[in-house]
Amino acid sequence: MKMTFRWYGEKDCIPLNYIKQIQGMTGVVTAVYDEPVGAVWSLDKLLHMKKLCNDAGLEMEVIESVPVHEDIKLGKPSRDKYIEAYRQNIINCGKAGVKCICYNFMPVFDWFRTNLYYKHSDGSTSLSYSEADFCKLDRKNLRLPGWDESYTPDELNGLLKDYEGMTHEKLFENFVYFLNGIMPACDAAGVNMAVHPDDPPWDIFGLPRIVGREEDYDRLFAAVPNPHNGITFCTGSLGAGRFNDLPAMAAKYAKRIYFAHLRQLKYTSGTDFYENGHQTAEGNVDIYSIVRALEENGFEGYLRPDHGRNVWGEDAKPGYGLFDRAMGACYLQGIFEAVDKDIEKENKNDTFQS
Ligand code: DNO
Repeated sequence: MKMTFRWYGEKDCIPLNYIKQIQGMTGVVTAVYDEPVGAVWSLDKLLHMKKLCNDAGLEMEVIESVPVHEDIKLGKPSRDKYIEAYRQNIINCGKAGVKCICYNFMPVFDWFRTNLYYKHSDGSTSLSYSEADFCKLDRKNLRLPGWDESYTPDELNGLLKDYEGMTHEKLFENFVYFLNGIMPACDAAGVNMAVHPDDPPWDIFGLPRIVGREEDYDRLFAAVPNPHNGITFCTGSLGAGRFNDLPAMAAKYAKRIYFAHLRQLKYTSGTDFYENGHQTAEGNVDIYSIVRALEENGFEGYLRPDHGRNVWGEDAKPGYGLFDRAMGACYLQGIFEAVDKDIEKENKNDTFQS
């Protein structure tokens, strides 16, 4: 496992040297943020970012994300042009030393929460989801928490119209077409693709979502078995689906998990939840069992703490403050150390007894 930390580039209010001061941190997870979706990232830009990271004593081996153009997800004729650009991005990332690219295949929206400032009794805040608030959203004039600047209302309505009639099957076909198009570039560049699960892992606003359950992954790997086709195992996204058995999934796919986002969430009803600090005791995600499943089954990927709370008066991008993610990174490293030593001890006992 390699511990990493998400860094939003030079505009991030968290300086690289602060990230370096979190013990055990090997690198950052970042992206080129000033290019539109579908553009080719120049090697110069990537090398500039890599130098900033390396000068701070950090690696830049994971990109999150190279976004997938909507035309690819929609299966429009223009998709081939965007797939070619994506291939070029993979090649350039490989040249800059990137080993893993995190991306998602969610139509229109990425992660979705109804509140970015859910208040905990201790004064900290985190992201949360409420079905009742979701139902109150005006679908004709969507203003989503955290997404308001992503599209103008006209663009958003246009996109939603383009997706009318899109089925799970058609979206999956388009996903496979995309992956088959980019796998040769991954083979050449030595880059692993790690698809991020849908968050939450169910359809929203009538848009199909196809990466969020065990059967989705089975179908995906059957269709595209290339070993560069892998997973970002995000416990917050998958965990929002009460139907997912996270330790079982971690065990089953450990070797395909090139990147893990470990975080906590607490269910407040059959549908609702809030995010919390990383500890198992703070929610419904059993971090110890997931780490154990990963370690027993050959996980060798990158890891990052994920959404934390805003604590100690920090006024950071919701989910992405320094303090709670730093605490999460330390907690997670403690769990990995304990799990690895438990396994080692048990293996020694087994050898002794046999
Ligand atoms: C949310 C993130 C996601 C993730 C993308 C990957 O905090 O985990 O936005 O970066 O889905 O493409």
